[in-house]
Amino acid sequence: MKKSNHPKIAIVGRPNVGKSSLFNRIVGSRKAIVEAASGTTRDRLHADIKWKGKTFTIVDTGGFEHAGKDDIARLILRQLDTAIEEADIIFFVTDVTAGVVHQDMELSERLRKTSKSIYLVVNKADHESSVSKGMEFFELASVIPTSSRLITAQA
Ligand SMILES: Nc1nc2c(ncn2[C@@H]2O[C@H](COP(=O)(O)OP(=O)(O)O)[C@@H](O)[C@H]2O)c(=O)[nH]1
Ligand SMILES: [Mg+2]
Repeated sequence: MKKSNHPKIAIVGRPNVGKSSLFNRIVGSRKAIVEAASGTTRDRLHADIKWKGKTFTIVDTGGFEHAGKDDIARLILRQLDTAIEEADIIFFVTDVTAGVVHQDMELSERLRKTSKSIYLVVNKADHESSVSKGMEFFELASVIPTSSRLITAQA
């Protein structure tokens, strides 16, 4: 990744939770490839964004989704290590429709070991009913409910 002095935000999470959708929504263009099937994020994408007069570099991680099944766990960990190392802020994305799954727990354990700022994003919260379902994510951390679909629809 290109070196810059801007604070870096890494979007991490297991495949298919909506990382690329969120990235696109935040960046304001369809830079990242979003597919219903997991495994379509080609590379780590990054873009500079402005928020409240400050510039941030935001990174959509997901390159590991290319890996064969056996390699996934190992590559997720490696990618996460790199993302954690390079980032100042981490958006840990999960999927409210799936609930808390094993891979989320693993990522959260790993993220707990860092002192970086971490925001738990509970995505696909398209409906009011998602709020109660999202409660189970409080076992991981405080929750930020989002819907990249809804935000997109409102734009
Ligand atoms: N219902 C719903 N679907 C979403 C939302 N965000 C993403 N998706 C869908 O989830 C699937 C995976 O999204 P993607 O951004 O490629 O996930 P990634 O693998 O984490 O990068 C796609 O079919 C998206 O359209 C959301 O907020 N609500
Ligand atoms: Mg992706």
